[in-house]
Amino acid sequence: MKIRDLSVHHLRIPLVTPFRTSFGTSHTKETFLVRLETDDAVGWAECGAEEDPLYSSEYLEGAEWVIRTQLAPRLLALGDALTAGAVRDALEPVKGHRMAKHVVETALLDAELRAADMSFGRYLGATRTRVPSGVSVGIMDSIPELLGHVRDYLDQGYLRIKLKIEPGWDIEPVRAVREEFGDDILLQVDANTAYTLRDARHLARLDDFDLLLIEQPLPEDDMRGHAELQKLITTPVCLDESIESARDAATAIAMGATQVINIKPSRVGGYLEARRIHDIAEANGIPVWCGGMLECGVGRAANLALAALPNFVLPGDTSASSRYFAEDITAPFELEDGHLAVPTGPGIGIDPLPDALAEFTVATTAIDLR
Ligand code: NPG
Repeated sequence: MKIRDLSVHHLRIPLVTPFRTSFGTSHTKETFLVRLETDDAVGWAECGAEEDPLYSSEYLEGAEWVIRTQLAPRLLALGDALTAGAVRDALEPVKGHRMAKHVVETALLDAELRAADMSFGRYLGATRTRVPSGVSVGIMDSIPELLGHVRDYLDQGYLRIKLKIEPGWDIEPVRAVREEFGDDILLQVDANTAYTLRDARHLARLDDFDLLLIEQPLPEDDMRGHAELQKLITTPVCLDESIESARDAATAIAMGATQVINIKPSRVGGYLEARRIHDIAEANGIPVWCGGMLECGVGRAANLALAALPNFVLPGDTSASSRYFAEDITAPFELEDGHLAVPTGPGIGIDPLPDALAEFTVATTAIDLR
């Protein structure tokens, strides 16, 4: 496969409500799409990096630089031998930068599958036509405000609620949601690395609330700490930031540092690595679910295909487009009975809408292919 054209499209899309986590508040979605044209098809993919290196060490400007100066030349050097399956080995000399690698591999895979008239879901091994939807609820200023948002999401049909927590906003919001909505709703929390092992006794107070899991309580490089924490609390620990590869997943499972895994394809360098993590977890009896990074329709479409694999047994952060955007870059994904349909068209199964692309694009750069 030969790349004929490669470009980066920076987007800024307003969010319907600000989204607050333990590392900051977002008012807009900033990302870029990679558009990759071959002789046979055009592929699209969305970068998972954010503007600032707060969730991960990667950030949008850095990812673009890495693609332009490090990744694209290595892929072009493959000539006709370029396939999505060859990307990992070709890019292996470049350390880290998984979000940059993810977006180019995914754009290639999309182009390849469109040319082969095969959907992402079929290629990855999806076994379902729709996936259950959870929703991630940011940190709020008050408990009544939180309860109002949770009520609204439950009314819309979301099947699982995830509360963002941080020191000072943890036990009370969880207690309030349980008291208001009962023990039957599927409830979990996400700390985004905001605690240390010294907080173990405090976090054990969450054990009373029958949570599905606590996500990434400790820093990303503290695998041992998570294993120790799990001995001190009964709520299952689920790793997100700590798992950047299938090898990390195998290590975490072997150490008892994770009982559930959040898989985000961009965090782990692409859908092929994401599928390896799925398989390793499945072989070890560890359930997985699909995380989200407030993706616009391009990233969401591919995530839905992944979330349809058999070991994705917990509802993911695969919410409807309206959770974040009044207007998306693609036709919106809508909740039906608490589920989203897995796209069935070739590749990711959806295209950016030209008008929306024009409206939300703030800059476009062509990548030099000579
Ligand atoms: O529904 O797409 C979504 C967002 C879910 O909470 C969510 N994502 O830590 O998992 C996370 C968090 C996040 C958002 C992380 C943006 C990084 C960037």
